[in-house]
Amino acid sequence: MIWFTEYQTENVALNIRAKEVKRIKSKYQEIIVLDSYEFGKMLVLDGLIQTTEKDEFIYHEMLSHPAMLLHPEPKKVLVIGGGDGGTVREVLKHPSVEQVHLCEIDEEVIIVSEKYFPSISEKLRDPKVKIFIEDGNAFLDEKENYYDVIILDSSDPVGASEILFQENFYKKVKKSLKENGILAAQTESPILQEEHFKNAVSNIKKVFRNVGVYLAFIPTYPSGMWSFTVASDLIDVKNKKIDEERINKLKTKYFSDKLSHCLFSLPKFVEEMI
Ligand code: SPD
Repeated sequence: MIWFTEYQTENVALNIRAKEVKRIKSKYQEIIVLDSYEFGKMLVLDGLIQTTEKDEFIYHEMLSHPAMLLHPEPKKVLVIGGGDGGTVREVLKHPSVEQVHLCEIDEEVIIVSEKYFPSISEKLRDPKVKIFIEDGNAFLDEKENYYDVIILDSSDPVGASEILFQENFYKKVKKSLKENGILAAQTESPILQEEHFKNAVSNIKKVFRNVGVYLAFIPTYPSGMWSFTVASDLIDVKNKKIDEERINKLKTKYFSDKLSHCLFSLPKFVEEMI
């Protein structure tokens, strides 16, 4: 019997029973592909669960669609991280999109995802998609006033990803966005990663005029309660009404027009943190 344990904090761990485990060592990290009983295939980077066949749609839809729909007509989109391709797949559901750049530092994540997670990575070779195997922070140095939406599909703020949660990085994101551009970022769990969550949101608030935080329930992420943040200088993200017709044309399983009405209504204790 194989049990995989994710150590989420010093005091909390999640156990998942698996049929098979494959370990791949890349230049940057240990990549594990688990075939689990409950969640289907799972992608784990340096011991931390990134995505599972059963619940990936929640994370990828909620990271992508609010920002994409808050923008009047997103054409050029950048995804930083997200080598599994789930975010790219969701972004391409928006008919206005002409170009998606995916900047992933670890090519092996893309190779593994295309081999073991075809339903997640299925759109990575779409003609609108261009893949850059580069460090996201350095990649943005070359870009100015270019993207309509930038999506930070990063792993947790430890090691190489730490920089992607800092004020200076968000300043580069802002420089690379057009004037009415929108940032979307995964910003960790308010319950089990309170400091990471508060730091990310407070750094984003130092850089962008309009910031909105929302939550989704993701069973395989620490505590299940996961946060996302959207931000823009020109677009009043929290008060702009999302066009229901655009939502209803998307094929989604989690995000919906009803959900969009109360997207930014946070539980009181989370509101108080930010
Ligand atoms: N603790 C897990 C956080 C992972 C966030 N990124 C997931 C990438 C999936 N595309």
